[in-house]
Amino acid sequence: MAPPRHMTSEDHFPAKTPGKLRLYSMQYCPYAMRARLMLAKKGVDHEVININLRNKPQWFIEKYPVATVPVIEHDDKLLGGSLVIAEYIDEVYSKDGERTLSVDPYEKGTTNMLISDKFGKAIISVYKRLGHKENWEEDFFKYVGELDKELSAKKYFAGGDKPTYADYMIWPWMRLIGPACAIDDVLPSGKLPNLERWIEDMKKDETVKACQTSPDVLKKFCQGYHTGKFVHDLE
Ligand SMILES: N[C@@H](CCC(=O)N[C@@H](CS)C(=O)NCC(=O)O)C(=O)O
Repeated sequence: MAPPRHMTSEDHFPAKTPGKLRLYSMQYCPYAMRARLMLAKKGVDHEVININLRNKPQWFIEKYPVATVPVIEHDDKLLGGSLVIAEYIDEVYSKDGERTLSVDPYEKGTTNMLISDKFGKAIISVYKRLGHKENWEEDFFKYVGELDKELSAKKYFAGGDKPTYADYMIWPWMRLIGPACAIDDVLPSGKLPNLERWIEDMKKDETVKACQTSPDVLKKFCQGYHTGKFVHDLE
């Protein structure tokens, strides 16, 4: 099914469906994908309002003056920022007690450190690569290489035999450097073997499958991104 059209400054505020969590998103935004993955993982009934980030509706700016996506509205509660939202969804909707992010303070700390610090550096180098910036290779292999090392003795980022919070928080960028990447269609072969294996495993995960975008569409988006003219409604 095609994603909802991205709303612009021309669109009126869409009435909320009572009782339903609302996600303000942009279909190809990796930060918003973090929220979509967590909502899918926890099976949360929700509605998506896509926002055109080049021509934002005034009502969205007034609602969340930072004016980035993702944002959620849960009854009268509003939260913005992908990690804040992801953790909130995990806390509120893990009724089965099976948390995606460990509740152990140290495990939670090491996971958040990985996502914010180590992966934070890698994100910058991924954008450099996608944007075809000069000398992207050096930073890319240095910082994404650190993630590859992280997976040398583990199947998933927080250990264990199935994806957890760290994997879902990192995936939205890693799917961009795989086959959808607008540069050369493949990960630089053989240089990041653990990450390549992890990407293949992640693609088989039901939550990841529920949120995936076809490689052709993602490729079109990436091409638009590096020419500075990305299109919002591609599907
Ligand atoms: N720190 C924020 C970053 C979100 C973000 O930068 N989203 C981008 C889209 S991928 C955005 O909304 N950009 C619009 C803008 O900066 O005006 C988060 O984790 O949610």
